[in-house]
Amino acid sequence: MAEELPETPETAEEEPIKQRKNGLYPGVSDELAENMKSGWADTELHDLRPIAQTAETAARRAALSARFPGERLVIPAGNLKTRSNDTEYAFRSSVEYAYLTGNQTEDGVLVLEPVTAPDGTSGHRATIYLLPRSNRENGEFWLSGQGELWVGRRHSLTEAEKLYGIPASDVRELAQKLTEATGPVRVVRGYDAGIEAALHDKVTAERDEELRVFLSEMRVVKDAFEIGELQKAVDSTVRGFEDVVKVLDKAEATSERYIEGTFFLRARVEGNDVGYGSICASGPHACTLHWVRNDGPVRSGDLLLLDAGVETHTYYTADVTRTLPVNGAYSEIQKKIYDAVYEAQEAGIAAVKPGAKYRDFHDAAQRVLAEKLVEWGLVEGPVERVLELGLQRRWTLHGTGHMLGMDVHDCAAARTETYVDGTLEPGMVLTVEPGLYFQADDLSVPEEYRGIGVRIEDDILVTEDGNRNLSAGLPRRSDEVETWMASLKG
Ligand SMILES: [Mn+2]
Repeated sequence: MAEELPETPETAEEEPIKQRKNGLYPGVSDELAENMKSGWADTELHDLRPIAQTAETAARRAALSARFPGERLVIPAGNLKTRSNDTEYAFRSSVEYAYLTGNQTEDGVLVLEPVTAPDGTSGHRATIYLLPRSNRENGEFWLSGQGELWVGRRHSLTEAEKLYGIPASDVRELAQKLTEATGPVRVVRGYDAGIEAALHDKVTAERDEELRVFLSEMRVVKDAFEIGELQKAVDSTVRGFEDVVKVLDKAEATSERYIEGTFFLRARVEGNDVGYGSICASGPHACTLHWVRNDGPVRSGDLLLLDAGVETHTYYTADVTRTLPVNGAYSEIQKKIYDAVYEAQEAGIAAVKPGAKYRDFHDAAQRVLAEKLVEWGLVEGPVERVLELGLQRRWTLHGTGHMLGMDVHDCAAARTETYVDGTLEPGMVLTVEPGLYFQADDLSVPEEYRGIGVRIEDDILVTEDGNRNLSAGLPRRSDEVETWMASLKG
């Protein structure tokens, strides 16, 4: 990649950009600077259609407005983060900003300004603050690191208004506006230090937290657009799992990285990215819950635990796990453990329905696993005692699921009473993912169990009369998994 012209330390606002860019590079002559100003076509796009979810984003902003009447609300997208020296991580905007606007641009900020309608009702006027097209007169577009010549064409503010259905304004003027603003204000913290600095004497941590919590709880129940996006994410993920099965021989010849790379290819071609670091855990690595180093061998006779999800361009992610026999057939002990986890998952999925407590599916799955562990003689019964003391957790390790959406562990700021202690409603999407893990160094179990880890995870939508498994496109029952693998490898 090309290197930007370095900036000298003493950068004054008033100086033309060309004078700030010397250092290792020869200065820009007046003739070149003048030459670069002109000879460029007008590329304004006039026939843009609004993005697909403008109705939904408007409804979300209206709900937010109703909750905080008379208050200015500031929701930043966030800024680029340095990876090292002058390279940055791929940008992903804050979910709060993307959820309310459909836009994902770095440095963007949504501001809801309180207004009173002629009939006396209070509401808000929304504005998205964005960086406009690069200025060609002052050389910004080719001399600044954020110039469009370096980073690519941006939408003009007029284009952004058409796309997102929200009036757009120049973000470079926002900090000053916020500094001068009066009246109550709240900001979503943690994304944009510059915006927070402009508001530091106007906001409190407690009030800002209320805004963050409300935005997280808004996302607990998904609208029809979101459910469609989650299904897309799952469908791409199903194809990604199929891709992996087809190249298991290449993974055996290399490492778990071949699996990670194969799934990533599908995620980047069909979506935005993976929704989280893929867990490509072969053999005993399956017992490490967040195994993302993925640098181990893949061996025939071992299991592969693949926990991965494609994230759509709108940021909705799948979260699916399958535990597959690398050679296509489960051994006797692998099948025994796998079938127990399958049975637990079936019990968990059956407990997902409107009106059920959120904790029910976890309890149902844990009971099955505890029963199996007692039956196998690994822990002393009765089952009630095991569950009461939580003794099964040596091998079940984690909760049985979580909300799913724009974050893989979605709605994390929601209060306990609306999430973990809450009741399931149609439109919620959650994972059901029981597992059993026998660590390689666990001397409390017979040797044949050691180094085996199994998790089965599906993405479940709560419907009016029960649930729908969005990831039913991937087989789960052990014999169906074997048939499916054989058909892909054949
Ligand atoms: Mn999960």
